[in-house]
Amino acid sequence: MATPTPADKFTFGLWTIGYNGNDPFGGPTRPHLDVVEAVDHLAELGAWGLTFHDDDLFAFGSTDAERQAQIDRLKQALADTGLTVPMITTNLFSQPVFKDGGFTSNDRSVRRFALRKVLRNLDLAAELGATTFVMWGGREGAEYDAAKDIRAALERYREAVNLLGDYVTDKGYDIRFAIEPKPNEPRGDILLPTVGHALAFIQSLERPELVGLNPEVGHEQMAGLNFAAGIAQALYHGKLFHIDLNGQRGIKYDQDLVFAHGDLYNAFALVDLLENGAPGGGRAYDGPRHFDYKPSRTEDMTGVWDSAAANMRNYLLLKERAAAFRADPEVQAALAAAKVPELSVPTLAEGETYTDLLADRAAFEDFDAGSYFGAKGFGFVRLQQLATEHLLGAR
Ligand SMILES: [Mn+2]
Repeated sequence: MATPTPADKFTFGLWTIGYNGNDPFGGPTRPHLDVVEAVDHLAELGAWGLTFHDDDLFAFGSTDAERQAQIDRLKQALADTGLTVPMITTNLFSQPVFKDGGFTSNDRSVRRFALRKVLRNLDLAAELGATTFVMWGGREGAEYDAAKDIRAALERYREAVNLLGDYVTDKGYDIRFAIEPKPNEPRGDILLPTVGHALAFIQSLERPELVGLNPEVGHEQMAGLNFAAGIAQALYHGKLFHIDLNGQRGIKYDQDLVFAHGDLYNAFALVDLLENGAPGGGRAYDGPRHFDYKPSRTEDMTGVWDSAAANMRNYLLLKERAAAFRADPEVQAALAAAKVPELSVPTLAEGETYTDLLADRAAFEDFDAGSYFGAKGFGFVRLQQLATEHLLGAR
């Protein structure tokens, strides 16, 4: 049934349902959304959790008393509804002070201020029981090549993340970090622009085990990349710590559409991977299914809650479609005919060495590469048509 329950682990950023419609070309089209109202509505809709940046909950520059009052209001709302806060993140992009970034600003004092802002928010994350701390470095980048020493910036990024790893370790916090790549917007070019760049960076850290990824559908698709394939690689490296679901239609500005309102095929492949992609079948990822979308500024508050519900419903509908796809005997036959399972068979036999391979005449000297397949194809198109028919509800 495509009705969400907390067991589905659907979570929403406070900044998503709270988006007031402000964009570079026009002001707000909707009123401010209070956090208590957000929690109440999400709980009613069947969501599991709420996530937020520090500045979403209490305005930048709040006094300690104002900050605490908002935290207390959130805690009461969580207690009243059973909603959780599994992830927190820090805003290092909205305020003018971060106009050249936080961790990688050319200005050293800004970098020190940014670290203090994050450390303070890590304490709040621990207090609320959040186990994932997302880092989206939207301002960590440049518009002009001479304006940023990229190697120095990466070294400062590394210094920052190493320090945060020391902090959570020394404090005994059960928190892991998830880097969220994005190729551009708001900066002309952003550091760690894709899943692949971030994976390489993580391996350079002092505590790589504490750091993984929070890939976002639209961010990879803005770079023309296959999101489901990127998620598969993140899973392969054990680095899918969190995920941001939304919709994007091709290489253009960051649309943040409702999940599945963009590339529907890739959304189907993604849900199939997350729900059925474990080796041998079953869930490949157990963490929150987090929606990082923006209700279009054309919508009123009814439209906001309809779009929140649509995210969850679309995920569950795709989960049903993917289950039907996997259960279809014709699909299983087509997968076998396409030799998809054969790719899991190691290329060398157990214990076989390159010496053995060199001695195997069947592998080369007697292998008729020129006519090996003859006229026979793999049947990938048939497989894709079966996927299409399941996706359309025609099977
Ligand atoms: Mn986005």
